[in-house]
Amino acid sequence: MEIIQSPQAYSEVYKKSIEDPEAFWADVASDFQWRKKWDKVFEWDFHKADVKWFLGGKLNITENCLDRHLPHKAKQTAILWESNDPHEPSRHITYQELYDNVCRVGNMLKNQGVKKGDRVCIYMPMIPEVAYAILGCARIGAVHSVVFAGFSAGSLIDRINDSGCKVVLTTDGSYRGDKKIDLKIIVDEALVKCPTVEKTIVCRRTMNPVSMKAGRDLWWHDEIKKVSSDCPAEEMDSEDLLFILYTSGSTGKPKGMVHTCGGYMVYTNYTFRTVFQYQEDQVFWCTADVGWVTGHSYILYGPLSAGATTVIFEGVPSYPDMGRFWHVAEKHRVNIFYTAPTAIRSLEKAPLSFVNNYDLQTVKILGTVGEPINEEAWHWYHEHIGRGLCPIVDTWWQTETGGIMISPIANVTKLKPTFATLPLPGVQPAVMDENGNELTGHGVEGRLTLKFPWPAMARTIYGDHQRFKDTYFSTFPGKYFTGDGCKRDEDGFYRITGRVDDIIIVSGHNMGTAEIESAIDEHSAVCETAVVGFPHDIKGQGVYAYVICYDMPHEEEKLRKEIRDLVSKIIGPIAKPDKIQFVSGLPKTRSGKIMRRILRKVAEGETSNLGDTSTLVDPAVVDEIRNGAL
Ligand code: 7RM
Repeated sequence: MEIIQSPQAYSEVYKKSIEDPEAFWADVASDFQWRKKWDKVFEWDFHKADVKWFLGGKLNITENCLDRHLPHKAKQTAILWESNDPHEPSRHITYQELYDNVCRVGNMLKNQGVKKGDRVCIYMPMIPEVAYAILGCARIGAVHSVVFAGFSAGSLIDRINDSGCKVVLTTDGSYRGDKKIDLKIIVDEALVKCPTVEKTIVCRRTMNPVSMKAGRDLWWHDEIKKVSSDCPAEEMDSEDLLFILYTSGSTGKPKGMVHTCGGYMVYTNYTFRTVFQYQEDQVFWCTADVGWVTGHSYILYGPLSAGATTVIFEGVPSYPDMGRFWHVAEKHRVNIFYTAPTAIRSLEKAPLSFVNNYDLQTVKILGTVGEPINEEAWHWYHEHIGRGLCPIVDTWWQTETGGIMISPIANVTKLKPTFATLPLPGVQPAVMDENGNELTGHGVEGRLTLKFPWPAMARTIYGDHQRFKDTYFSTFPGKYFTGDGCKRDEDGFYRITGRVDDIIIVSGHNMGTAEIESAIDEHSAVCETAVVGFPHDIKGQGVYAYVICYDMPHEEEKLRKEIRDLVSKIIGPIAKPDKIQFVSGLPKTRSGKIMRRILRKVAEGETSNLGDTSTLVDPAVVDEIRNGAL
């Protein structure tokens, strides 16, 4: 595949990719090491939510991320690891070392009886071993399910049980800023309720004392000594499962998005090389956690399959001070920097000396992902981090899409602040109105759908294909519905306006309002709850909870604290409500549905224009809510 390098090339390639998708994708896919070439490029039926890519192809993604770069990149750094503690030495892991470590983990898992198709839960912080763990699973055909190490025992239980994980890989603890978290204690608490888990393997990180359950718990450092670094890659079908990654749904139950080997490999590599215009020997830093899809696709699989040097950063942007990102970027001579608007917004508030203390001249390309970026943050990022010289690629995509879909191509696409701009070749968006009609032409606004498949799209929700169909393919029959709203302007450029359903995005983390509601409902004083998002300067969206108690609370502050602590315990601190308004009722329609539109407006500070409230059972409740708004 030839990488697009001019606006003309973009237009030509885009056109070809739509006219002859089969030829386009066959060309993209020819850049890889296949054990056996595919027989057919794709097969699809959106009415059945059925999609397959590179049918009959055989491969192993780790051969494309590792073996393929050896021996010529044996001494090149694959992973550049930076600790949470700025005084701890960084680690440079070469492609040869990464290969050896991945193979050892593969063998270590095999020793515990893990076989192709078995699910392995990975609950680890951002240390090099988490990369060995993920790729080690892929090496032997085990399906990894990474759970963000900031999630609580309750969230871990749901995710482990939903996919029936056999083994859990974890650490004694983790560091995050000035905090130390005892991960193993959380795992111990969870595993009491996880009957499918046979073994846990615990990697040392914080050296805090942990209890090891005989017959179940093993030390990573003991087990890894017992195995060799010779681990032939399992031959996988293109459509065999590579991983499951949980994302919030609009009911309380998280959705285990399923990604498969061939299409995901092709697409993450293609988008990485195209969007970021990656050049040989560059250092790429994506600041996401591997617990999110961004970490899967653009810390590991995309960069490694391209033979890049990828940074893994254990810390947080604010520790030991607000200059940490820029310190790390200077230290490791980072060339491409990819982060979330929420991080930019929080760093933008700090004095500029935190940026100006560092030399960021090696940085050539900037990226954002996770939420719409506001104008102010865009300009700050462009001027102060990019020195007015670096393009910003505002990349729109989802856990479900597996990789970047709508985005500028660095140094190719004209930039327009707050716009994700244009679809990548192979991507076919369609904007729909509420009645299911496609809005063609320029200058339209509606719901964003995709009318043609792409290789990295999720294939199903683990164990629940019907839910997959209902969630993504039923709103607009024959199309994939993203759940996002968007505008297509006079130039045909896309601007993503946010979720149109009940998912909220706090600091770039996708959360279902229902999940937070069910956590709040567990408080014995609480009778019913409705949660909505509201605009938040730093986090993008904040959590606003409307809570009905059995008895109007006497000590509101005390109860607020208890509710926050409870949510923190059940889901994790990220989901804690920023505002809790006690109400006596909620605006409900006759069919019992809460009219969230009203709650959202009040949470946004809008009190006059609440729209039609005549279908409510009790319209008076709206006045009470409006008057008590926080
Ligand atoms: C990669 C990721 C997906 C949701 C998505 C959008 C929002 C992501 C952008 C964006 C505006 C962007 N996966 N979103 N990127 N909105 N501009 N560049 O974030 O599954 O966790 O979230 O995030 O609403 O549907 S995710």
